[in-house]
Amino acid sequence: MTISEALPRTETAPAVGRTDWTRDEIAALFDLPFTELVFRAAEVHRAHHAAGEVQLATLLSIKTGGCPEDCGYCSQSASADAGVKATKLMDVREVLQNAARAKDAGSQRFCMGAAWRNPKDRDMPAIVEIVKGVRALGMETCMTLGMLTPAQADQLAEAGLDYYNHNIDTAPERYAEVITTRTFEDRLDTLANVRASGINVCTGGIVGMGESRADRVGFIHALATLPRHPESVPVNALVPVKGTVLGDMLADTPLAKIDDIEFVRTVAVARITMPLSMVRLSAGRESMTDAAQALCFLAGANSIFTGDTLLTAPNAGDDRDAALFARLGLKPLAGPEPLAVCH
Ligand code: SAM
Ligand code: DTB
Ligand code: SF4
Repeated sequence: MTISEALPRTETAPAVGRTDWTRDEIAALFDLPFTELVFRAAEVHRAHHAAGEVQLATLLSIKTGGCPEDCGYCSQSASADAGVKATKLMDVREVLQNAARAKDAGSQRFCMGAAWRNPKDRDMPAIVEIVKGVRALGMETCMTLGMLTPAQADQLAEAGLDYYNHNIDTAPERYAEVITTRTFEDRLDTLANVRASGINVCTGGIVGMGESRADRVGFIHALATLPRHPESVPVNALVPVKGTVLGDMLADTPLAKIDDIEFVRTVAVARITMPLSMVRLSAGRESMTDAAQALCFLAGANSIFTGDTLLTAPNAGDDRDAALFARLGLKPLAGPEPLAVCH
């Protein structure tokens, strides 16, 4: 039985997991009256997920800064001047201490990022040890280490890695304006290697990089027409960092900043086109109002990053999130093991 046969269908999700979306269909969703779009997204969300439950994940930068890639948004690129100090790969014990703290704070998934173009084979034994150690704590593991060869993806799969994050970031036709040191196809190649290894795929991108509505259509279209939908889709709002190409550009053209309603539309369209995926409200929550975040949850976002820091940028923080969850009556998604309740 296929996934689409096994799951209930609703009027708004006629084919769960369909990967033949056209750009016109996706543009038509973006063009719906806002309340109609959010209503449809909420219907799809309720058909496939526990509405009112949000997965808590925690991020840790295990290797910061000095990255040879030139991603225009990133504080960790060696071409940026954002005052981020470059570090070596963090000691395995220190990573595990951070993971244990995140678990105690109620986090279900531990996501680890390294500012690499790709891991070197000599880095892999430590990475494998980290994956095994975090899993032994009873947490889901996610890593984002840059491009992977098929053999490296297999090594991570064997270590038990649950998810690999590798974002397509923006529409294919806009990619070269944001990053010149690799291509959109390089990104797809790694995603294919991850998929072939059996690791769950986490891929999404950034909204608010001065792109047009048509670019956002192209971005969602690229995700929703992958051979299989990603299990996890992070939607980041650009955190404009001074000293990065995009942070500086947006400081000069504040009108280019994404507005909340357009951001919520993007979340809603991701939810409708990829009904089974976890849609993660990722970077940028720190500067979002509670009301904007509430609309994102209504439109189908069901995962967030907790804690005060993302990788290098500020995050909303546990106190504010606890207050937000209480205010909205949201609950942390039940994990594989009992989780601390977020008060
Ligand atoms: N080096 C790895 C890579 O790029 O695949 C992993 C780390 S990278 C920081 C992970 C993702 O974070 C990027 O693909 C991008 O989508 C997001 N990101 C980075 N800087 C950001 C910013 N300033 N605002 C929003 N999202 C950002
Ligand atoms: C993703 O899409 N967002 C997270 C995670 N994947 C690794 C990272 C957000 C990084 C925000 C910028 C920073 O902290 O430097
Ligand atoms: Fe490097 Fe990843 Fe930052 Fe790009 S997004 S500069 S690859 S750390």
